[in-house]
Amino acid sequence: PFLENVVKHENFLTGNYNTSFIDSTPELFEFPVKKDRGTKILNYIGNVTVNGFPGIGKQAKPVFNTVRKPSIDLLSPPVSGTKQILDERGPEGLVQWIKEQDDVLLTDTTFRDAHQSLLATRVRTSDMLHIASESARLLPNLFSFEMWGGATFDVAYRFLKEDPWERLIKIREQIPNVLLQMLFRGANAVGYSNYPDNVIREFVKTSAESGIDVFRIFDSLNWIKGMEVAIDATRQSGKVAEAALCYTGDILDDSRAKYTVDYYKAMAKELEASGAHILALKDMAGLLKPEAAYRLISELKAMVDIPIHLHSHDTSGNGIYMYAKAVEAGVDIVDTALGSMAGLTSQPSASSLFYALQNGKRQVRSDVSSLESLSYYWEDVRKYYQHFESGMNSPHSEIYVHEMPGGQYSNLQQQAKAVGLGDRWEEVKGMYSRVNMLFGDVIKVTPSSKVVGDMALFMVQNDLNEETVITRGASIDFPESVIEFFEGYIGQPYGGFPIELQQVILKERKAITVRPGELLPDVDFKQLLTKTEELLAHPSTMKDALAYALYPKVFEEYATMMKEFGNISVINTPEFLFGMRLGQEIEVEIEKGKTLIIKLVSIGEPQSDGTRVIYFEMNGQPREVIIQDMN
Ligand code: 3PY
Ligand code: ZN
Repeated sequence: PFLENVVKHENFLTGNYNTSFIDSTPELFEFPVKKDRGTKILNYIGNVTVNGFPGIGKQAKPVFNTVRKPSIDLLSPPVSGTKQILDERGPEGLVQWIKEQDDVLLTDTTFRDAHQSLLATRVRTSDMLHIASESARLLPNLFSFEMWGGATFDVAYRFLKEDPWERLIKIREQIPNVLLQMLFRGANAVGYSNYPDNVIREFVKTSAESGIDVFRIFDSLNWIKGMEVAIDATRQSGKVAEAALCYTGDILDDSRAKYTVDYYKAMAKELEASGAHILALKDMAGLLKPEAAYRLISELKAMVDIPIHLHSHDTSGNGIYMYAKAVEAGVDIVDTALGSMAGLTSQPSASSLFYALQNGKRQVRSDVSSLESLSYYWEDVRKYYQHFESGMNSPHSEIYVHEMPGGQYSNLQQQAKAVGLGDRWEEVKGMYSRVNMLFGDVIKVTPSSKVVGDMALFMVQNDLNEETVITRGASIDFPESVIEFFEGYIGQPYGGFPIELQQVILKERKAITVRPGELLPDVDFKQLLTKTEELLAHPSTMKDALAYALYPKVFEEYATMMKEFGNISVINTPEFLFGMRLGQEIEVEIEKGKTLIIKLVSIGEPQSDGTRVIYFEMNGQPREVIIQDMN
């Protein structure tokens, strides 16, 4: 646009210019907003206003209060923290520093697991960016912010139609002082199946370059072979490899003899030997009971030399008590969320833990009033996403029976609704634990938990039980995820597959026993880049290519949406999810310093072809868009 401005400028055309031409003609720097950007945004808002948002449907737009934000000085830089320790001393220096701390350190999961577990992962980047600078300044003592990975990558493209890489890069800019952490599913990266080794390596490298410091790496079956490539890639990037033991069952229950203290200790030792800088104990469903936590952490501390980072979910209501026991046993770091985004299927609350440990031997270092002031913000923002709440309003000790990961609960419930099983949710939960036993008591965490969930939905839907699955199995087409699991494509479960069931499910397909990555050919990134450029109709990057490698169909749909509606991540969440009310006026900042003022004037009657004309005013000018009414 700059050159275009120059060559069209009157002084340029008449030759009436000198060397200060550019300096003396500021109008050269006024680039017109690309004509269709505004229209695309109006199209999006018109569409949501008329048709509603997927998963919410057409609803009267709720009235939201102004969001409360801590008012602090954002001009002076945040106090330096763990990020500077890593950058100055490297991963080994950071580990040494962690070991020297007497207090318990915290990871704040509000940007990732908390909303994955409470709100079906739907929190948008814009709501994070509105509070990121304040978070950096108010919580400089955190160990890390968990803000990426897990389901957030997929959901960003699939449902929020925004680029998760942009979330990472922008949060990194605003939080320069505290480590950023992601959840990485080993050979499954941030997806649901195994990917070729070069995809895993490139994903870790690109994430590290984009701002991730700590990679929590797990395998959904605790199969260490599935974690090795990611651990190595993390070390190669100079970042922190936090390798996880996924916890299931109950080490103190003699009737659940499969996963014992010795099982976890042996695995911990192996992970330490494989190059882990930190050991994570990942209690993804919140099954670790207080006494078990004390015993397990004590024994693991005696077994390994690296720090231990405990992750849990507060579904049972026992989270704080359990963390207190883990702290007593010497755990180095625990995962918590800000109060208003904590509890239930999310992490235990940081401020509750603060008070639980106050005046004890090992305390929480963060300032409690900072925790509270950030919590107000999230209390208000959470209301935007009310339609994605799971409906669980009180502690749920039944988790010890069904063992469903916190991050899965609200998602599986949405899935159950989508296939018409919303009112048979109790049955689905019961079936979930029966399927676990049918599969031989497996570790359940993404993607193995999704396989168990898919099978549970399938069995309830088709009125199947443990016997009929076998007796009628020959004529049943099982869900694809279940077949792939029994083929060995997400790894090998501890103790092997139940043979009879495996044969029934696989029919003539053959199972593998090696690491799937050894069989999968490398991806040709050059080819993917050509594809993503074509899809996006603009130059593309390795980040796009990686997204396409993981989720080709989802990325294609995202690219189509981008072409139709442009960058809709700039729309504030109330309008993004609910559209506009008649007569309402809003501002949309499409880029820094460029704001559209949009007013919804009226909605026309439906035409014979099902379309409606939506009348807006944009920056004072009348504008209309035509929307297909899907109702
Ligand atoms: C994920 O893999 O998304 C999880 O949160 C597992 O606990
Ligand atoms: Zn979790």
